[in-house]
Amino acid sequence: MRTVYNQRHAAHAATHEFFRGRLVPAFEVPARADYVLQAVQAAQLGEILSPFDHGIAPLERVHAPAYLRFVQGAHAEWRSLGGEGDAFPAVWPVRSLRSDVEPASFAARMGLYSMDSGTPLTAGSWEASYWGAQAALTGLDLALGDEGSAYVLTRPPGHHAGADFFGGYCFINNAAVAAQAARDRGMARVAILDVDYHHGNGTQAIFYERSDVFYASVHGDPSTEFPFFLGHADERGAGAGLGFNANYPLSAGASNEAWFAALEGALAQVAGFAPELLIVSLGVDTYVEDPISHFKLDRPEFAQLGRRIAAFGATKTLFLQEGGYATEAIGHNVVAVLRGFEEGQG
Ligand code: Q9C
Ligand code: ZN
Repeated sequence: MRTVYNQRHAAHAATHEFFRGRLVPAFEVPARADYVLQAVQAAQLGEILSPFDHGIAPLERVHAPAYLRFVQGAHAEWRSLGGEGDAFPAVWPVRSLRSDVEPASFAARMGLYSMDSGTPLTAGSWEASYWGAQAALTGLDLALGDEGSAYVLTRPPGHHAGADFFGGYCFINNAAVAAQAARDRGMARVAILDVDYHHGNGTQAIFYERSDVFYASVHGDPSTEFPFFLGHADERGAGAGLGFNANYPLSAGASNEAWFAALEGALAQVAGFAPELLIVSLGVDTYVEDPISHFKLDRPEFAQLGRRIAAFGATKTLFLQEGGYATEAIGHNVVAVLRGFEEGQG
């Protein structure tokens, strides 16, 4: 399988993030992708390609143009106001406050366009995220070609980013950008299977009222796990999208048996949808030793996941890197999934 590697990922390099009211060392760091690249190379998984620039239009098909402009200029604005280092939001327009009027204040716009204080906005967040989306679009080009599959190695991740907000370490929703681009290229039905430990609230919200993109996720129960405010089992879509969203929340600490049973449930629903393209939001923070997550998958289970996705038998499959914070293990876990997928394809 070929890999599209976003070499600009390291432009986004936060040193610290907010956690329990303090700055702690960042979990989402450039070394994550460096280790995955090493593992992909060592495993001789296949050719490693650079992203091709598809421009900003495919990003604007998913994200509000005003949001994209904000992220693009935010760090320069922060610096011009005397801000040093990374920018963090400190105020949000919750419920009875208005979010339909864009404030002039930079601090207010940081809150308007974000969901948490755990996502440092750095000098290179836009550059890394823009090229991550380009890598996803290039991966889509490959997956739609003869090979039928591709892996996109990028960071920061994407699935928490909504149409007009960043959060959960994410700025641009790569899976949503790729899914929308596939629709725009004539694929009738696209499914997104999200196996990251965290619910992909951004991806779900973007397609919640649509019947052309099915979102299915297995994740930590939001009543105790990030993103907390979305990802419950009763969220099945709305309007035309009713029945095209499927959540499988599991308790923190859930067994591998429970995890694979939930995966079967999700895949059965995706199978009923008969997608022309399957996009896998591949977070490996389900790993037993992940520092911020609480599932128990290990190397054999990651291989099993890859084989199971192969057995699903989608005509086209695109793997996109999401979370995974046990830095030195991420690459081995990703390679286990991708190798399992290739084995399963025979
Ligand atoms: N200090 C993804 O995996 N909060 N995002 C963590 C630990 C946010 C994870 C708190 C976790 C977001 C893509
Ligand atoms: Zn995650």
